Amino acid sequence: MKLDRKTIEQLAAHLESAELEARDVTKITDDHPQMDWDDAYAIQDAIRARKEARGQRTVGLKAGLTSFAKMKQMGVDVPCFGFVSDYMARPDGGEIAIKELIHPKVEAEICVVTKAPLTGPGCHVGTVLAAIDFVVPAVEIIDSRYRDFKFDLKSVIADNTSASRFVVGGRARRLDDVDLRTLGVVLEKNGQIVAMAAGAAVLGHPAAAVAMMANHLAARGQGIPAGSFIMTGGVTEAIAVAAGDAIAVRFQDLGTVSMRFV
Ligand code: 0L1
Ligand code: MG
Repeated sequence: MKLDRKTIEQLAAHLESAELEARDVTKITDDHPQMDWDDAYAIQDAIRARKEARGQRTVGLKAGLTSFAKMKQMGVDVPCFGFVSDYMARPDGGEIAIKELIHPKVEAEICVVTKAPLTGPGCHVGTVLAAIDFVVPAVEIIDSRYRDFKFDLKSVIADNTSASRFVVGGRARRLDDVDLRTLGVVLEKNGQIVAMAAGAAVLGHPAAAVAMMANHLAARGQGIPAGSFIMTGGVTEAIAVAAGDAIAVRFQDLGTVSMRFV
């Protein structure tokens, strides 16, 4: 690690207040170019600790930048990992207030809930499939705190991978009832199809994103507990939204997730 504890805490406070006040900031590597990957995740962990100290529960884990479309859109070549908190959840079919956000985008995500703990190293798709309890569809609303999306991957990781809001909807299905690779997803904005993909867009298989997450956490001395809700990452590129936009995402076999931005 290249940053001291005080700087990590200061950067966590800086990024979290930008999130809570819907205020954009410049990327933190501008002032801290020496920052490494461990520093980036330590800042994210400090943001999580701040939220939990206020009583906000961590209710899920997220993999980000797991599809080639998203990697291409953001100019990166490796995924990243973050978390979602209880206050970020919004109901299916509900409204999302744009004034609480900076420049939101939506992503269609195939999510899983686990029934067994997952630990790395060496976690693979087979281990993950054996640990999945059920599959649910969701839409993640990402909202990078960085001005004009000018960031690098370390800055994004520190900023909890742009986590902002999420909507779980549709219906939960057992793994036996769906094929995660061929599961089709159609994203509509104001009634027009704007993106579509299949589950395989996520690293060849959405379970691969979960395996990668377990191996990533193992390197940090952590694991994925049984009962975890895990978002495997957007299947398409992210789509920008503004007040007045209605989003509906149709997931094959899993139903539809919808919301309106107001
Ligand atoms: O959920 C994600 O794919 C993380 C995205 C981080 C970068 C961005 O804000 O687009
Ligand atoms: Mg995402």
